[in-house]
Amino acid sequence: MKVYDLRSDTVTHPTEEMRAAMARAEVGDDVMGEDPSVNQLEEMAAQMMGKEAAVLVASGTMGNLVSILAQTQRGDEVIAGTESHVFWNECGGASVMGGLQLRQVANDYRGMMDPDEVDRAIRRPGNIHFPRSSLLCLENTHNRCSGGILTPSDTKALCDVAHAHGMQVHLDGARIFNAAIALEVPATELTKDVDDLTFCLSKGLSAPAGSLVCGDQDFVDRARKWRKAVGGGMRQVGVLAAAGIVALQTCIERLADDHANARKLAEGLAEIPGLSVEPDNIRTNIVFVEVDPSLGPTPDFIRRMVEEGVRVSYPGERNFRMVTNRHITSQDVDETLGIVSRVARVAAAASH
Ligand code: TLP
Repeated sequence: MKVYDLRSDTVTHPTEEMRAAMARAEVGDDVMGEDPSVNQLEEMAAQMMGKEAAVLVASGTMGNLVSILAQTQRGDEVIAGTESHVFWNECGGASVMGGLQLRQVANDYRGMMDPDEVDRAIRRPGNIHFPRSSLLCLENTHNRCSGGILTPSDTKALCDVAHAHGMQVHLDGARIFNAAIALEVPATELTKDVDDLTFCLSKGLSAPAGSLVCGDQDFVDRARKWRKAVGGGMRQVGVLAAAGIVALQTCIERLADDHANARKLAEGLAEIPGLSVEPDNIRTNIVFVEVDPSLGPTPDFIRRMVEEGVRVSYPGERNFRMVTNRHITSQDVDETLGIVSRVARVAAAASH
């Protein structure tokens, strides 16, 4: 049976070119700063993000963690969106390892926060009871907000508020290139106002592992130290960096295909009775789908899709997520829609 794996863009396999580059990668001991492939990737990443320096880490989760640790002190308060990945999906690492308190501000449907609400959430100094607000976390594209995008002016508006209060701004840019491609702007337009950012090689860009933490040299030095503390200092990791370099050279432009496929998927799903999604809100590669009670319990609906070969993720009470990626073609989208529509028809008939 053919399987349509729409659980995530993290399921993508390295390309043949990446595998070849990995096989011939020049390597050294990266903890000693001597891996030429890692050094090349870090320089490339810093340059592409318009920052002074970068450090390679194992994952997006590690990238967010070491960035947050490098920007804060124990007992500080970090402001992050209600739907943010750092709050939902990183095992509370910033609180566990950083002794930090996470304060939430509402994300709207595309992951934006209201700058006035952010302003109101910032602790004013002078009250002995209050923690210090030291860091604002943004996310672009926004995973739980259907891959929504923050524009350069959204980013600036939020950074201005934080900076006016002496705070730093961290950007979880796991999918920053999806945002840049969708907006047709260089990634630097989306990063120039933040103090630091993390982006991933292992999502739509298809590398097997790795994320880059970027910022000024001082910040990157602190993040590098935290990387060692959390056990992320790897040795001949140029084999992974080599794949990352190919990812940055060959896999960015093609993200537009994932976006077109996600839009087509959303348009098709919106036509299926009992499912709802707003296709106009799908700007990148992530589609959240609402399931009407008339289709029966959502877990049963998801199970039936899986039995027919359509794999999805983020199962909720009444919704699930589908993510297009390099292994999903336009024809796969048509076939997926055929399957989902059949499953929905059967589910609707069964629940009557
Ligand atoms: N997201 C994954 C899972 O939710 C874990 C996915 O399938 O989308 N920031 C954002 C915005 C992310 O979406 C993710 C991963 C991460 C950080 C963490 O990256 P990894 O998985 O490399 O630790």
